[in-house]
Amino acid sequence: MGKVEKLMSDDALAKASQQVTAARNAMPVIRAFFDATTFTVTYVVHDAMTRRAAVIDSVLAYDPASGRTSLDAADPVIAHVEKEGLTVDWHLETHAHADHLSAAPCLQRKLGGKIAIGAHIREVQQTFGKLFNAGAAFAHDGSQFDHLWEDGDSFSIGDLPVTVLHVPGHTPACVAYVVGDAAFVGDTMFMPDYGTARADFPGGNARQLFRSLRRLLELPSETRLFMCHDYLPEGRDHYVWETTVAEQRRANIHAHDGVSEDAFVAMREARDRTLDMPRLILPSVQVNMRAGHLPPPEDNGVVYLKIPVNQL
Ligand SMILES: N[C@@H](CCC(=O)N[C@@H](CS)C(=O)NCC(=O)O)C(=O)O
Ligand SMILES: [Fe+2]
Repeated sequence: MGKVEKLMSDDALAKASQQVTAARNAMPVIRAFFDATTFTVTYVVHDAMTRRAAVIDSVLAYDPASGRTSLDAADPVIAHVEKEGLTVDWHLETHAHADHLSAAPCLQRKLGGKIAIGAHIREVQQTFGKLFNAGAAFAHDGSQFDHLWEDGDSFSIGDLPVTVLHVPGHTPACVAYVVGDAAFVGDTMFMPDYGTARADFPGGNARQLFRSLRRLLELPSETRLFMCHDYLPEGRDHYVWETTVAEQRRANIHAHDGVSEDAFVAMREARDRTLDMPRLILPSVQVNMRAGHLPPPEDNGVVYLKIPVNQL
């Protein structure tokens, strides 16, 4: 299939691209919060006119030694929303994170808003529901979330248009949110000098990841791209999380223009074999598959997280 044909048939991408071009006069206001414990960036994006907002990829701090959660990472987000007088309509997840617990339910209790994720979360729930032996009480239909997005869905944050793109590969349910001229790409690509996300989690796929990456890089070259993580690569001494399509196409060390799908897959699979599991994957996944809710308490009123032994 030729490039032009492919573009014309990708209605969701065409819609997202038109939106970026049209947004030049209505740019979202974006504030980033970096969690240095998990290297995660949480964003609050709002519409300056209506002061409606979305929180993207919030973090609930978790200390695995003590089993304690805290609002240390979420409190600055709450303070910002209150100081700016924002109304939070959405808590958007780019995927079921494997490296930190989501704070979406905690933020929802304090700030209101709906919790949403990509519709393919159902597949993730199947896989991890089995791994954690969650039983019949755990629904695999995504019903723990307030809303599930399909590829090409549109909605708005105040007057800011948003288009959702399904970008699987790191996980089956990954989505990117294109808000005005800004794309929150989740774990697809990282900053140009770090490269791309791993594709070796259950349901991950390097070939799919490459296609998702290249799809995002078909957005207009001036599209602002906001990363979900920054891991300091050698040679850089400060964290950064914002770049553009043009810059990624020119300089992403794994996926710049000219890298073939086969070369990417070989690189990604070889690199993934060298990576340890994230420090918090087991606590994170069993909470995030429940939309960030902790598992139900046992009959003594205590909540327990499970550790499946010799499974990952
Ligand atoms: N050291 C981090 C690694 C977390 C990790 O594996 N992150 C994923 C995204 S959830 C990834 O794609 N990492 C790419 C890499 O480490 O090269 C941790 O333990 O939390
Ligand atoms: Fe991730």
